[in-house]
Amino acid sequence: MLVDYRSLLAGDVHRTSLSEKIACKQAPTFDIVTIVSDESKYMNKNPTRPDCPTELSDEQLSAYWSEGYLAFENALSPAEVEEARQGLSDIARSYAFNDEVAEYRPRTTSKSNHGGASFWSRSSPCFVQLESEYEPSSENMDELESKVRKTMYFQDEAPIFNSIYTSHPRIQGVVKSILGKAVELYQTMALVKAAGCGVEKPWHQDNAYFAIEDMDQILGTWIALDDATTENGCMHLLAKGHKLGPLRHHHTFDCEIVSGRIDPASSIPIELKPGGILFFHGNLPHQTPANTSPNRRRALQYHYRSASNATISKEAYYKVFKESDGTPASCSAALPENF
Ligand SMILES: O=C(O)CCC(=O)C(=O)O
Ligand SMILES: [Fe+2]
Repeated sequence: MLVDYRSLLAGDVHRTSLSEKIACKQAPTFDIVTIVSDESKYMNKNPTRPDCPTELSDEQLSAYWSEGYLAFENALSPAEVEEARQGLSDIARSYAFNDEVAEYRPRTTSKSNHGGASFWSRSSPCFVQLESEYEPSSENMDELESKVRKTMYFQDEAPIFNSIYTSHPRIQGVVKSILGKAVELYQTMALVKAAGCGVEKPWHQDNAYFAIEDMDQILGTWIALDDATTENGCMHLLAKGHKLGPLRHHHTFDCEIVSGRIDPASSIPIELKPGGILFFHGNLPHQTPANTSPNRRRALQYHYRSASNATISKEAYYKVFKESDGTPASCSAALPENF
């Protein structure tokens, strides 16, 4: 590989001390950041994006390491998109209120966005979680399916899901351009924003949820299954924000970066067509707004790690995903808001 990613990870982030604005009592003196991003053909707000290649050029690879992401159209063909939509639908419909196939867990009363009712496969790690406000009924499967919020560990539930991480030439080609040839799947999660009611996923870094030795050797992929727009909750990100390193997270209605640590005003929406894909660094801050539109927004996420990047315990990870003052910043170390 010709691209020296470690030198590309340095610099470009401007810090200004702003300790008073930090809500988290635990935070000592931290900085709010302004990020200066290169506007290139991969990063414009509404660009015509290139099709997903089977291999990255050196220029694209450099852009990944310096901006923290790359976005392309047509990673999946229309037929593959349709298969994936059908696959998600089949999981929800075959699990819901089918006790032999999946265990039902009712919704909790918590105010979190992940307290919705769920159905847990009895034969695989896969589960389906519904929007937290929705009280499901077996009488109306169309409605139930329309209220799915999350399907987790779906990778072996349908041939299309399996082929994406084992053999897909475009997706695996780019993943291997970034992480090298020896790659392991780390996690899969399909996030859906129900029409008109899909809630916000607040600002976070995916590495805050993980536990791995090397924060640079983990890669998120986010594949749109519908038109992803600012109105229905497309991905928003802070270009170059991965260079900030780990940022403290705390628990609100979700696990999110404490206020004052990033400046969301400089975020970039990544609108994608069905089949489009975003590749993003594990430390890149990102968020998806609520779906205020009449259109559902479905997406598949696969996270990969290089095979040499070992998974570790969450306690060991406290020493990896840590703030600039050395304190643990991950979600498992996170405290409730206003602690
Ligand atoms: O698809 C979304 O809404 C964003 C999901 C996300 O960032 C995550 O699950 O970590
Ligand atoms: Fe995320």
